[in-house]
Amino acid sequence: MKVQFIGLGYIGLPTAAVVAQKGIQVHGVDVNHQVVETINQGKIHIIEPGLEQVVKEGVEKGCFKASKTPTEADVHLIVVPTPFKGNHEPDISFVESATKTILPLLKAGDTFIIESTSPVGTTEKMAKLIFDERPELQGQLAIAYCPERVLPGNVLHELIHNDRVIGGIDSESTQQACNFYQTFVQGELHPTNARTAEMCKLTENSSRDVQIAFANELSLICDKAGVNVWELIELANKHPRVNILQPGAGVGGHCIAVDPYFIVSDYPMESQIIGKAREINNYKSFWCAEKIRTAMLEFELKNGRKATTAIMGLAFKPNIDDLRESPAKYIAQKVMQSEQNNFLVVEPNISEHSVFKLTNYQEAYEKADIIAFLVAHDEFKTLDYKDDKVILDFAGVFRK
Ligand code: SAJ
Repeated sequence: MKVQFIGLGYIGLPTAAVVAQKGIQVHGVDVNHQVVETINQGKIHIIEPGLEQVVKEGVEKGCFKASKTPTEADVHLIVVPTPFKGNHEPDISFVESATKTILPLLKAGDTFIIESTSPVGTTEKMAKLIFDERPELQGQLAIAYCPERVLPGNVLHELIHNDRVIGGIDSESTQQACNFYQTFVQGELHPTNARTAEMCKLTENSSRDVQIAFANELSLICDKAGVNVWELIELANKHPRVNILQPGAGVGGHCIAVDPYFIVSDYPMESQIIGKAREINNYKSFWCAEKIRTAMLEFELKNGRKATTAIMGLAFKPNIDDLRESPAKYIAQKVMQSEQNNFLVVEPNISEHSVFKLTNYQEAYEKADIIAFLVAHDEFKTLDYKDDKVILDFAGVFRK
């Protein structure tokens, strides 16, 4: 069997490497020359624990090869980004162009699988695109959708152990796609149809977004009510059927803050809660920025000098180095743009940044008058609470 991956990013590369680890021939395709070069040297262009070793082994054993051009294979996986356009409409143009590049190489008996997060109906659209161009393949090709569900930072484990939802355009397609995932997945495989599988991915991430919005809304209410939201949630969660998530500086990353819009965009009248959750989670970041600005003004009025403010954390969630779609980064940019105040910016998981000059977290904590915790990195939890500082704990580091 030969497997081809179109897209060697955060999901395509680890999946390709895990399949190659099984001794299966893997051909990885990426448009970026640098990415292809790096992988063929047994190195990686993203950060994910343990991944470089698996890629290196695959390349050295001759099972894994990266290239800029696609080839003939038995299984083809589309793992390219699906961002949204300015008005929050999903942009499936990368999926479309990836499908077009392999269209001439498809042959009877092949399996074509989309893993990219996609609006409902995308797999059927790609099937139409394929069969319009290659009518002789009708009934000869398996076409399916199978969303990835891995958590950044734990990708290698979850790729193998998570359950997978697999939906074909017909039952033969579903079965053929299941046969492929059986080669490396130890979790359970759940067969369904393509539209349900597409909706399932969007539902999982929207569900998490809605639950976080509930926690964030509570944090705004508690701020006014003079109630400690962290203690409140901990106590409410003692109820056997209540499980509230944690509030924070907003919702970031490239999945949870994006995918719900794929539902809202196609079904705007029906998706009231999903749309509102997006608004609440975005508003939470704006609210945090305003709180910091107010604290700086109050400090200046009280002390007759400008405050030094420490921005603690830039990543989109704790203990990672990923700053994409990060609410903390947004807040830092917002508070730092208008003021002539002094800022110390901290992100312990990266060594340097093109825009922010970074300071060590202990030094920043010592020197600053106002401390704004935007991410609950483990390092921050080792600091002692200080009563003489203005501490804005949006991330629940001290839970005070
Ligand atoms: N967050 C909170 N409070 C919480 C949990 C998370 O504010 O209680 C925030 C985080 O700080 C972060 C954002 O939500 O800014 C997203 O973080 P996350 O850990 O919830 O999710 P991701 O984006 O790292 O990964 C999600 C996962 N989806 C679900 O848990 C339903 C992962 O399984 C998916 O594979 C991934 O999206 C994806 O690729 O879609």
